[in-house]
Amino acid sequence: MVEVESGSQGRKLRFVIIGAGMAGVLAGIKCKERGEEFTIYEKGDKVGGTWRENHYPGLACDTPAHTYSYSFAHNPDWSSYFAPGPEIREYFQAMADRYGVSEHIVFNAEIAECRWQEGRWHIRTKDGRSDVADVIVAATGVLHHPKIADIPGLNSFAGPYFHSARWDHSVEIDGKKIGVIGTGSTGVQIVSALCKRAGKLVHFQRSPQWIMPSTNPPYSEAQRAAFRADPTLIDAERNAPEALARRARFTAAIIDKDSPELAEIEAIVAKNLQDSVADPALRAKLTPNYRAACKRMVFSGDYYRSVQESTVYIETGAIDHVEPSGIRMKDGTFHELDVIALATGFHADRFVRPMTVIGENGEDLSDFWSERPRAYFAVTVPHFPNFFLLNGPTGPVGNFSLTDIAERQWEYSDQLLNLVREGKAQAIAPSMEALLDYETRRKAAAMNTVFASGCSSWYLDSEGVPQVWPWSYPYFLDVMANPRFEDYQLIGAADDDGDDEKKSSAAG
Ligand code: NA7
Repeated sequence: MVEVESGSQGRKLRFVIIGAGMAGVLAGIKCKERGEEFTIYEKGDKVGGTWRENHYPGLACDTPAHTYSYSFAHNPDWSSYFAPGPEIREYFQAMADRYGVSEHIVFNAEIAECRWQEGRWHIRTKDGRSDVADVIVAATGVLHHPKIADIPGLNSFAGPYFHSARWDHSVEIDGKKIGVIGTGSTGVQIVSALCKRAGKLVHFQRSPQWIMPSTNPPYSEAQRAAFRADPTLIDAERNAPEALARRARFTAAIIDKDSPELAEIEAIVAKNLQDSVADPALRAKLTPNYRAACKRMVFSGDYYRSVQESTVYIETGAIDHVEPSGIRMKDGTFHELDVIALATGFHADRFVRPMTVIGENGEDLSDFWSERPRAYFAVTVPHFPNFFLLNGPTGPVGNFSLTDIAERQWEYSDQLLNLVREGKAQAIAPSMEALLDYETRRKAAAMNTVFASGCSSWYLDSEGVPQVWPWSYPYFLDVMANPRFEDYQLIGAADDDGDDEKKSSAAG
């Protein structure tokens, strides 16, 4: 276990962290570092969040492994440039152990309610446990409520069927007739992994995807030994000029649909399709009718090769219904199947829900989010004091490292909490005006991103506005490093008469 120094000053805070995934473990490490008291409640039975829930064949992260690691905890032992899912889960488990966070995690404990009362958060789990905290860190992840496609007759299927995030490894795959529904990153990874194992594989494609070519070189034992001997080599890998330039180009492309950078990406993916798929009929099937990166960009070095295997068939027709022995298309075509995998995505707008979160004056977060999930600079919510979201709504997305994003959001939250630690207030929350101004600016900018260029995707809210960070990465860094204290209200300020409702501006 790594001993960390306590760096905190002033009032000690008690934290409840919700979720033991990448962001929750990070929050735990940071609390430990500061000497703050904390408990992590985790609904699952082990660490890892999305990397615990997802374990389907072919699972890998499309952010380079060294970039996806915590900035303060390099891992010299990644097996390849993009790490496979199980290795990533083990990394976060190892970090929870190494930094002494594991003993603070309560597993199989789903929080039912968080209620702000008399200046603190009162927490209740589904199984009746209770806790009290000064601060809540909601590290509940984004994509964890599987969206089961509403296909008539699915329940009548005689063979096994499951969502990609509920993969049943007891089900025989080799030599079987497999149907995979969905062509997001998940469907593409599954098809690439199973194309040689299945006897027959039908990929049901409602929308084709643009595919960014990608290679995944393994790290040799010599490279890993070099990383172990000299961790600055890992920094060099994380900050390789070409990687940084690639990220800058990608950001420029997604935030401005008229940018030359997007045109460049469009040329790359079009060439990838042209060069990789020889048969013009198959190429036509695989050609999207929307712009590259409009849906979350899929990175793959083997999908196009996979779909040209003799065992694989791309079905572009509309599914009519499922029958006990397979899937019937609207044109009458029938695909006999042994197993169906639903790579049909997630309810991306859930965040902390269905948990009940009650803030000041009985404000219910579900009501506050009834139109769309909203958080000031993606982290804090008016009327919900000392409540911080990591990877919450409107945070940066689009093939960035969510680990880096969570670290920056933690730094932002921590600076705000210093006002509480210093005794300037009991709690802090952004003003409603600040949130409304942020949302107005954000939505206007979001409509200029490529995500609003005319396709459906999980980025869009119910009104078709991308629920994303629509500005540059440097702007994100700047905003997170320099909180606008004037946009915050100090609740129960030191000069207060004890009335919880009394507030002053953090700038005042
Ligand atoms: P995505 O990216 O949301 O993809 C879901 C896919 O499922 C997509 O191709 C959908 O088609 C398809 N889908 C959904 N419902 C149906 C029905 N009813 N019939 C046919 N096809 C359907 O989810 P993923 O799990 O692949 O990836 C999610 C994120 O995880 C990914 O972006 C990474 O961040 C990691 P559509 O495109 O809507 O036509």
